Amino acid sequence: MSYENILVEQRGAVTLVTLNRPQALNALNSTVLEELIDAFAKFEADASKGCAVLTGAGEKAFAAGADIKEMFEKPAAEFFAQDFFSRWTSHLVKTTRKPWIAAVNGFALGGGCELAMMADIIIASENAKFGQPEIKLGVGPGMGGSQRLTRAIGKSKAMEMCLTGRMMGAEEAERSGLVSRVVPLASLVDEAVKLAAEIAAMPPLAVIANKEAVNAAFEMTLEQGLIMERRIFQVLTATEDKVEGMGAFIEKRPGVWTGR
Ligand code: CO8
Repeated sequence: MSYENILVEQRGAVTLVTLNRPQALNALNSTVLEELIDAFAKFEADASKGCAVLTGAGEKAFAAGADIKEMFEKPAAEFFAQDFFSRWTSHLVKTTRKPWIAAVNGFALGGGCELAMMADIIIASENAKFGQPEIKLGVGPGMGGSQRLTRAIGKSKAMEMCLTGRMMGAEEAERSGLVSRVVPLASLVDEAVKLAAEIAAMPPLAVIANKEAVNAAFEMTLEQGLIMERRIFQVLTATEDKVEGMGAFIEKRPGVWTGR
Protein backbone atom coordinates (compact mmCIF):
# COMPACT_ATOMS: atom_id res chain seq x y z
CA MET A 1 0.00 0.00 0.00
CA SER A 2 1.39 3.43 -0.89
CA TYR A 3 0.51 6.27 1.46
CA GLU A 4 -0.93 9.70 0.61
CA ASN A 5 -1.50 11.09 4.08
CA ILE A 6 1.23 9.62 6.25
CA LEU A 7 5.00 9.25 6.01
CA VAL A 8 6.83 6.21 7.36
CA GLU A 9 10.56 6.16 8.13
CA GLN A 10 12.67 3.49 9.74
CA ARG A 11 15.21 4.74 12.27
CA GLY A 12 17.15 1.70 13.50
CA ALA A 13 14.79 -0.37 15.63
CA VAL A 14 12.18 2.41 15.61
CA THR A 15 9.38 3.06 13.09
CA LEU A 16 8.56 6.75 12.81
CA VAL A 17 5.10 7.54 11.40
CA THR A 18 4.14 11.13 10.57
CA LEU A 19 0.58 12.31 9.91
CA ASN A 20 1.09 14.38 6.78
CA ARG A 21 -1.81 16.71 6.00
CA PRO A 22 -0.33 19.91 7.46
CA GLN A 23 -2.58 22.10 5.27
CA ALA A 24 -5.56 20.64 7.19
CA LEU A 25 -3.68 20.54 10.52
CA ASN A 26 -3.34 16.78 10.03
CA ALA A 27 -7.10 16.24 10.39
CA LEU A 28 -7.95 12.56 10.47
CA ASN A 29 -10.00 11.33 7.52
CA SER A 30 -10.88 7.80 6.39
CA THR A 31 -7.74 7.56 4.25
CA VAL A 32 -5.51 8.41 7.23
CA LEU A 33 -7.34 5.73 9.21
CA GLU A 34 -6.65 3.05 6.60
CA GLU A 35 -3.04 4.12 6.10
CA LEU A 36 -2.26 4.19 9.82
CA ILE A 37 -3.79 0.74 10.29
CA ASP A 38 -1.60 -0.58 7.46
CA ALA A 39 1.56 1.12 8.78
CA PHE A 40 0.99 -0.17 12.30
CA ALA A 41 0.32 -3.71 11.02
CA LYS A 42 3.69 -3.60 9.18
CA PHE A 43 5.44 -2.26 12.30
CA GLU A 44 3.88 -5.03 14.41
CA ALA A 45 4.94 -7.73 11.93
CA ASP A 46 8.55 -6.48 11.58
CA ALA A 47 10.69 -8.31 14.14
CA SER A 48 13.51 -5.79 13.70
CA LYS A 49 11.32 -3.00 15.13
CA GLY A 50 10.71 -2.72 18.85
CA CYS A 51 8.82 0.55 19.25
CA ALA A 52 7.08 3.16 17.06
CA VAL A 53 6.64 6.92 17.25
CA LEU A 54 3.64 8.78 15.83
CA THR A 55 3.85 12.53 15.24
CA GLY A 56 2.34 15.22 13.02
CA ALA A 57 3.91 17.13 10.14
CA GLY A 58 4.49 20.85 10.64
CA GLU A 59 4.90 22.91 13.77
CA LYS A 60 1.26 23.60 14.43
CA ALA A 61 -0.58 20.34 14.93
CA PHE A 62 -0.29 16.69 15.85
CA ALA A 63 -3.90 16.36 14.61
CA ALA A 64 -6.71 18.92 14.94
CA GLY A 65 -9.31 16.17 15.12
CA ALA A 66 -11.39 14.00 12.85
CA ASP A 67 -11.95 15.68 9.48
CA ILE A 68 -14.96 17.92 10.03
CA LYS A 69 -15.42 18.47 6.30
CA GLU A 70 -15.67 14.70 5.75
CA MET A 71 -18.07 14.26 8.67
CA PHE A 72 -20.30 17.25 7.78
CA GLU A 73 -22.21 15.53 5.00
CA LYS A 74 -22.09 11.99 6.31
CA PRO A 75 -25.54 10.71 7.31
CA ALA A 76 -26.02 9.22 10.77
CA ALA A 77 -26.87 5.82 9.28
CA GLU A 78 -23.45 5.72 7.65
CA PHE A 79 -21.60 6.59 10.88
CA PHE A 80 -23.49 3.72 12.50
CA ALA A 81 -23.19 1.23 9.62
CA GLN A 82 -19.42 1.81 9.37
CA ASP A 83 -19.07 1.87 13.17
CA PHE A 84 -17.15 5.03 12.37
CA PHE A 85 -13.54 5.04 13.56
CA SER A 86 -13.97 1.93 15.71
CA ARG A 87 -11.25 0.15 13.74
CA TRP A 88 -8.59 2.39 15.24
CA THR A 89 -9.15 1.03 18.70
CA SER A 90 -9.03 -2.54 17.50
CA HIS A 91 -5.90 -2.10 15.38
CA LEU A 92 -3.82 0.57 17.11
CA VAL A 93 -4.64 -0.43 20.66
CA LYS A 94 -5.58 -4.12 20.77
CA THR A 95 -3.67 -5.67 17.86
CA THR A 96 -0.50 -3.62 18.31
CA ARG A 97 1.25 -5.47 21.10
CA LYS A 98 4.53 -3.59 20.74
CA PRO A 99 4.60 -0.15 22.37
CA TRP A 100 4.29 3.15 20.55
CA ILE A 101 4.78 6.75 21.57
CA ALA A 102 2.73 9.78 20.51
CA ALA A 103 5.01 12.80 20.03
CA VAL A 104 2.48 15.63 20.19
CA ASN A 105 3.66 18.74 18.34
CA GLY A 106 0.96 21.39 18.73
CA PHE A 107 -2.81 20.87 18.61
CA ALA A 108 -4.13 17.45 19.63
CA LEU A 109 -7.85 18.10 19.51
CA GLY A 110 -10.87 15.82 19.41
CA GLY A 111 -9.86 12.68 17.54
CA GLY A 112 -6.26 13.97 17.62
CA CYS A 113 -6.23 13.97 21.43
CA GLU A 114 -7.99 10.60 21.39
CA LEU A 115 -5.43 9.17 18.97
CA ALA A 116 -2.59 10.39 21.20
CA MET A 117 -4.28 8.77 24.20
CA MET A 118 -4.29 5.41 22.36
CA ALA A 119 -0.48 5.54 22.55
CA ASP A 120 1.41 3.88 25.38
CA ILE A 121 3.34 7.06 26.20
CA ILE A 122 2.68 10.68 25.22
CA ILE A 123 5.54 13.17 24.95
CA ALA A 124 4.53 16.77 24.26
CA SER A 125 6.29 19.77 22.77
CA GLU A 126 6.09 23.03 24.72
CA ASN A 127 3.45 24.37 22.29
CA ALA A 128 1.20 21.28 22.55
CA LYS A 129 -2.47 21.84 23.28
CA PHE A 130 -4.87 19.05 24.15
CA GLY A 131 -8.64 19.36 23.99
CA GLN A 132 -11.99 17.71 23.35
CA PRO A 133 -13.82 20.54 21.55
CA GLU A 134 -16.51 18.31 19.99
CA ILE A 135 -19.22 19.91 22.12
CA LYS A 136 -18.75 23.10 20.08
CA LEU A 137 -19.68 21.06 16.99
CA GLY A 138 -22.85 19.79 18.62
CA VAL A 139 -21.44 16.34 19.30
CA GLY A 140 -19.03 14.77 21.81
CA PRO A 141 -15.88 12.64 21.84
CA GLY A 142 -16.25 9.44 19.80
CA MET A 143 -12.86 7.75 19.95
CA GLY A 144 -12.31 7.48 23.67
CA GLY A 145 -12.03 11.09 24.89
CA SER A 146 -14.67 10.80 27.57
CA GLN A 147 -13.16 7.54 28.83
CA ARG A 148 -9.38 7.72 28.39
CA LEU A 149 -9.08 11.41 29.28
CA THR A 150 -11.10 10.85 32.45
CA ARG A 151 -8.89 7.93 33.45
CA ALA A 152 -5.77 9.99 32.69
CA ILE A 153 -6.57 13.30 34.39
CA GLY A 154 -9.59 12.63 36.60
CA LYS A 155 -13.27 13.53 36.44
CA SER A 156 -13.22 17.24 37.20
CA LYS A 157 -10.70 18.34 34.59
CA ALA A 158 -12.00 15.89 31.96
CA MET A 159 -15.57 17.04 32.58
CA GLU A 160 -14.56 20.70 32.27
CA MET A 161 -12.71 20.01 29.02
CA CYS A 162 -15.55 17.96 27.49
CA LEU A 163 -18.25 20.44 28.56
CA THR A 164 -16.46 23.64 27.50
CA GLY A 165 -13.91 22.52 24.90
CA ARG A 166 -11.17 24.21 26.93
CA MET A 167 -7.69 23.32 25.73
CA MET A 168 -4.98 22.18 28.11
CA GLY A 169 -1.41 23.34 27.51
CA ALA A 170 1.66 21.13 27.73
CA GLU A 171 2.67 22.20 31.22
CA GLU A 172 -0.80 21.48 32.63
CA ALA A 173 -0.93 18.20 30.71
CA GLU A 174 2.31 17.07 32.33
CA ARG A 175 1.16 18.21 35.77
CA SER A 176 -2.13 16.33 35.27
CA GLY A 177 -0.46 13.07 34.23
CA LEU A 178 -1.63 13.11 30.60
CA VAL A 179 1.91 13.28 29.22
CA SER A 180 5.12 11.79 30.52
CA ARG A 181 7.32 14.77 29.67
CA VAL A 182 7.48 18.10 27.83
CA VAL A 183 10.38 18.99 25.54
CA PRO A 184 11.18 21.83 23.13
CA LEU A 185 9.44 21.47 19.77
CA ALA A 186 12.78 21.37 17.91
CA SER A 187 13.91 18.26 19.78
CA LEU A 188 10.50 16.50 20.13
CA VAL A 189 10.90 13.84 17.46
CA ASP A 190 14.53 13.14 18.39
CA GLU A 191 13.59 12.78 22.07
CA ALA A 192 10.68 10.48 21.20
CA VAL A 193 12.82 8.35 18.88
CA LYS A 194 15.54 8.20 21.57
CA LEU A 195 13.02 6.95 24.13
CA ALA A 196 11.56 4.51 21.58
CA ALA A 197 15.07 3.19 20.83
CA GLU A 198 15.69 2.71 24.56
CA ILE A 199 12.48 0.65 24.79
CA ALA A 200 13.34 -1.25 21.59
CA ALA A 201 16.67 -2.26 23.16
CA MET A 202 14.91 -4.02 26.06
CA PRO A 203 14.11 -7.78 26.05
CA PRO A 204 11.23 -7.97 23.51
CA LEU A 205 9.01 -10.47 25.31
CA ALA A 206 9.33 -8.52 28.56
CA VAL A 207 8.40 -5.32 26.70
CA ILE A 208 5.16 -6.82 25.39
CA ALA A 209 4.38 -8.40 28.74
CA ASN A 210 5.03 -5.18 30.68
CA LYS A 211 2.76 -3.26 28.31
CA GLU A 212 0.00 -5.83 28.85
CA ALA A 213 0.44 -5.63 32.61
CA VAL A 214 0.19 -1.84 32.78
CA ASN A 215 -2.81 -1.79 30.44
CA ALA A 216 -4.54 -4.40 32.61
CA ALA A 217 -4.76 -1.73 35.32
CA PHE A 218 -7.41 0.02 33.18
CA GLU A 219 -9.55 -3.08 32.73
CA MET A 220 -9.34 -5.12 35.92
CA THR A 221 -9.95 -4.91 39.63
CA LEU A 222 -6.79 -4.52 41.73
CA GLU A 223 -7.01 -8.16 42.83
CA GLN A 224 -7.35 -9.44 39.23
CA GLY A 225 -4.58 -7.11 38.07
CA LEU A 226 -2.21 -8.27 40.79
CA ILE A 227 -2.84 -11.91 39.88
CA MET A 228 -2.23 -11.15 36.22
CA GLU A 229 0.98 -9.29 37.08
CA ARG A 230 2.29 -12.26 39.08
CA ARG A 231 1.42 -14.69 36.29
CA ILE A 232 3.23 -12.48 33.75
CA PHE A 233 6.29 -12.37 36.01
CA GLN A 234 6.17 -16.16 36.45
CA VAL A 235 5.82 -16.75 32.69
CA LEU A 236 8.73 -14.43 31.95
CA THR A 237 10.96 -16.46 34.26
CA ALA A 238 10.68 -19.27 31.66
CA THR A 239 12.31 -17.14 28.93
CA GLU A 240 15.90 -17.29 27.72
CA ASP A 241 16.05 -13.54 28.21
CA LYS A 242 15.40 -13.97 31.95
CA VAL A 243 18.39 -16.34 32.21
CA GLU A 244 20.46 -13.88 30.17
CA GLY A 245 19.25 -10.80 32.08
CA MET A 246 19.88 -12.16 35.54
CA GLY A 247 23.16 -13.81 34.43
CA ALA A 248 24.35 -10.55 32.88
CA PHE A 249 23.58 -8.69 36.10
CA ILE A 250 25.60 -11.18 38.15
CA GLU A 251 28.47 -11.12 35.64
CA LYS A 252 28.35 -7.27 35.56
CA ARG A 253 27.86 -7.04 31.78
CA PRO A 254 25.03 -5.81 29.53
CA GLY A 255 22.43 -8.39 28.52
CA VAL A 256 22.12 -9.61 24.94
CA TRP A 257 18.50 -10.42 24.11
CA THR A 258 17.16 -13.14 21.84
CA GLY A 259 13.45 -12.50 22.32
CA ARG A 260 12.93 -16.09 23.41
N1 CO8 B 1 -11.16 18.96 10.10
C1 CO8 B 1 -11.00 19.45 8.85
N2 CO8 B 1 -10.22 20.52 8.59
C2 CO8 B 1 -9.60 21.12 9.64
C3 CO8 B 1 -9.74 20.65 10.96
C4 CO8 B 1 -10.56 19.51 11.18
N3 CO8 B 1 -10.73 18.95 12.39
N4 CO8 B 1 -9.03 21.45 11.79
C5 CO8 B 1 -8.46 22.38 10.99
N5 CO8 B 1 -8.80 22.19 9.70
C6 CO8 B 1 -8.40 22.97 8.54
C7 CO8 B 1 -9.15 24.28 8.47
O1 CO8 B 1 -10.42 24.12 7.88
C8 CO8 B 1 -8.21 25.11 7.62
O2 CO8 B 1 -8.39 24.73 6.26
P1 CO8 B 1 -8.63 25.88 5.13
O3 CO8 B 1 -7.34 26.65 5.12
O4 CO8 B 1 -8.86 25.08 3.90
O5 CO8 B 1 -9.77 26.69 5.59
C9 CO8 B 1 -6.83 24.63 8.04
O6 CO8 B 1 -7.04 23.36 8.65
C10 CO8 B 1 -6.17 25.53 9.07
O7 CO8 B 1 -7.04 25.68 10.16
P2 CO8 B 1 -7.48 27.12 10.74
O8 CO8 B 1 -7.44 28.15 9.67
O9 CO8 B 1 -8.76 26.94 11.47
O10 CO8 B 1 -6.28 27.37 11.75
P3 CO8 B 1 -6.30 28.29 13.08
O11 CO8 B 1 -4.90 28.42 13.51
O12 CO8 B 1 -7.09 29.51 12.85
O13 CO8 B 1 -7.11 27.40 14.17
C11 CO8 B 1 -7.65 25.38 15.35
C12 CO8 B 1 -6.57 26.20 14.63
C13 CO8 B 1 -8.05 26.09 16.65
C14 CO8 B 1 -7.08 24.03 15.68
C15 CO8 B 1 -8.89 25.24 14.43
O14 CO8 B 1 -8.46 24.78 13.16
C16 CO8 B 1 -9.95 24.32 14.94
O15 CO8 B 1 -10.68 24.66 15.84
N6 CO8 B 1 -10.06 23.11 14.32
C17 CO8 B 1 -11.09 22.18 14.66
C18 CO8 B 1 -10.82 21.50 15.98
C19 CO8 B 1 -11.94 20.55 16.32
O16 CO8 B 1 -13.08 20.93 16.51
N7 CO8 B 1 -11.61 19.24 16.42
C20 CO8 B 1 -12.56 18.22 16.75
C21 CO8 B 1 -13.14 17.60 15.50
S1 CO8 B 1 -14.45 16.43 15.85
C22 CO8 B 1 -13.65 15.02 16.29
O17 CO8 B 1 -12.45 14.95 16.30
C23 CO8 B 1 -14.52 13.87 16.67
C24 CO8 B 1 -13.73 12.57 16.81
C25 CO8 B 1 -14.65 11.40 17.04
C26 CO8 B 1 -15.14 10.79 15.73
C27 CO8 B 1 -15.57 9.36 15.94
C28 CO8 B 1 -17.07 9.23 15.80
C29 CO8 B 1 -17.53 7.83 16.18
